[in-house]
Amino acid sequence: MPNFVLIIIDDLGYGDIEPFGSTINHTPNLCQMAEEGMKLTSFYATAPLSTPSRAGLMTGCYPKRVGLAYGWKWDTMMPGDPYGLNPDEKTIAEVLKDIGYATGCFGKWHLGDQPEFLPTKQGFDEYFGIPYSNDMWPRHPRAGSGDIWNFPHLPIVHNDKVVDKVENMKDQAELCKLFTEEAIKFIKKNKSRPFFVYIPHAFIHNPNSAREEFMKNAKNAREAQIEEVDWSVGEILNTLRELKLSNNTLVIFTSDNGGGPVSANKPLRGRKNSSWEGGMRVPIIAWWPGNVPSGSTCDKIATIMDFLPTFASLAGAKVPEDRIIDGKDISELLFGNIDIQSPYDAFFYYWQNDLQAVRSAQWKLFEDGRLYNLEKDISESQNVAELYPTIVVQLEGYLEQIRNDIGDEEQVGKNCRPVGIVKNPQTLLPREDYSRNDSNTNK
Ligand SMILES: [Ca+2]
Repeated sequence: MPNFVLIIIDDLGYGDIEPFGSTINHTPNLCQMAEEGMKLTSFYATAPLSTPSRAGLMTGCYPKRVGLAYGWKWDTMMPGDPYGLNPDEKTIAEVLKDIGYATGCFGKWHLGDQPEFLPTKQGFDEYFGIPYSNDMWPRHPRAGSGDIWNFPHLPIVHNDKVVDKVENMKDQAELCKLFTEEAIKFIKKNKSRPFFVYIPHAFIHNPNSAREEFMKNAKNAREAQIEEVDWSVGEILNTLRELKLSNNTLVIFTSDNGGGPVSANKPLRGRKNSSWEGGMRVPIIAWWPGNVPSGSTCDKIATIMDFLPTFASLAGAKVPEDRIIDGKDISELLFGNIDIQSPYDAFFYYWQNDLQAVRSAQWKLFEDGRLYNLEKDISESQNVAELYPTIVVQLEGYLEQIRNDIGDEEQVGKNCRPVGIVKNPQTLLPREDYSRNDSNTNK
């Protein structure tokens, strides 16, 4: 049974790393990882935002199917949110734990901070990290504007206990190192049995800060963060090499959604929080020496929902059969049989609960009728709907199918499952008193 290490960067844009074209950020470890592994160039997050994207990753389903396309009052989970990933869902961690894997989560969870929803209740033996985004703290620009924005201090949680808090930018700067070290400890501890290690970094989400050794050579904090993330990947891969586990470990490096305002998403159009390619197509490298062909590239459609069925297939675990799973087993693509068809007839772009577009083969149709040929026009610059009326009709058919299946805004889909909800949710640390006004700065 192979081991799995799944590294997710927060808000890393398509063109933010050298293997995907960055000429700004220096990422030697990711370059080596790509030389020894595979880049997938049409790989999609299931949402242009954190919580729904992670819901898709954990469950192998469209976030709307599992009730997490939108949060309770906001588009992602907030501190003390009554919503969370329904414990009745079967996560990747549960699928693998069932057949004897050691499972660890080290980083940002963001699928609910109530005791019922934390990683240790969702299939992870061990959890060390922050329960939601690193900007949900008293220094958030909107902090103190009432209600859900009265943020408590940002807790660091070990299993189900708060063990520390992130109080300042120096603490923020330590998060990449902290999660990397905890993940490596877990790998070493479990080296003799199959393991699944999930590392959802807090980096490179704002507020941006990295350790001094990275800050001192970088033009800005964000660039320093990308280079520290690259360092982290090097540490993980070197640990696997030292333990002689590289031939038995599939390592994935990717992002939860497209890059934000200052990200390099080129050549893609748009950014985080949009259904342009720049919002949802993310960089990804798959590494498994001797199994994933070195220096390869695959442009077939694949998605963040595919990890669950793919890891299950590689491990010999069962994908849940009592419910619809949207993700596909892409192991053949990873093994280099890239001439086979993408397992997707259609992939759907949801923004919150709103169905916005569909991709099938090279075609992407927006609900309003704009059609783009992504093979010839990756930047979505030219609407060719008038030239391909039959393609438009075919893709409209896919949109209609998914509307009936999981819905679109007010239209309720027939195959959605309920979100997890708790009564009387509590924040993990007390909400802050904002009568002082000196803390409302993001600096
Ligand atoms: Ca994100």
